[in-house]
Amino acid sequence: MLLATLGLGALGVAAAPPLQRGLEAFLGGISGKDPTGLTGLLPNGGGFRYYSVTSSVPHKDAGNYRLTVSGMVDRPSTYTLPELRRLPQTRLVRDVQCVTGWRVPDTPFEGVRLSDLLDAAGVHPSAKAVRFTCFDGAYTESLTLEQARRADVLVAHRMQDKPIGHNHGGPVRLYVAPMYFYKSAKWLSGVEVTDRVRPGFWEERGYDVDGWVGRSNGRDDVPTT
Ligand SMILES: Nc1nc2c(c(=O)[nH]1)N[C@H]1C(S)=C(S)[C@@H](COP(=O)(O)O)O[C@H]1N2
Ligand SMILES: [Mo]
Repeated sequence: MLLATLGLGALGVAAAPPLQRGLEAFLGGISGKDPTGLTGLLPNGGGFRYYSVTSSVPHKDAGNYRLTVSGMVDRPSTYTLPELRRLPQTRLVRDVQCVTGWRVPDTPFEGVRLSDLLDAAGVHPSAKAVRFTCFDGAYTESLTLEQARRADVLVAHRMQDKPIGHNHGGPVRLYVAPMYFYKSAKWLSGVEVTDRVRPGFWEERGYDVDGWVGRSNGRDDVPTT
């Protein structure tokens, strides 16, 4: 039984797409030495792992957090955390699925629908996509406008029924429920409406822009959404 399990595990690694193995090796190497704190693959309670592509990230709170909505919109705008909290809220409970294989079942996220912020800003008819920037100064993400307008894409300020802590990307992170967790940009600071998809940080390094759970990145996880 043990041998069979080990055998299957080895097979799983052998069958993983080369890109994924490369990235895991890359991340594993960093977690081993952690020269920059680039990514600490430390179990972070409840099965989460802490990911950051930068060595340090400024702390923001209700006093100094700002989210800007800009680009191809009629009304560029800036939201504080209290302003986001006053808008209609949506709570979703789904499995979190990282593309490297770990999963955290039934995780509640709560926040404002991205579509509400886009509607409030007035998206230009010729716009096609949204680019996300983060106050870590490095991470970026992207969605098509059609994806961004889904009801299960949130600008989240609560996770596991608590305010999102700094390590999980608080006070505000993107939450793209139907896609692998790399789409859920932490420390969200900018929503820019654009004329085309600009691949994000990991997407420039090979991950799929359309990061659907179970249908991308060479994986066949069973989606729960
Ligand atoms: N700003 C930022 N957002 C990010 C990342 C990151 O390194 N920086 N990593 C992504 C990846 S690959 C994953 S799996 C999740 C991890 O979220 P967690 O640290 O809350 O577990 O955040 C995503 N969003
Ligand atoms: Mo990830």
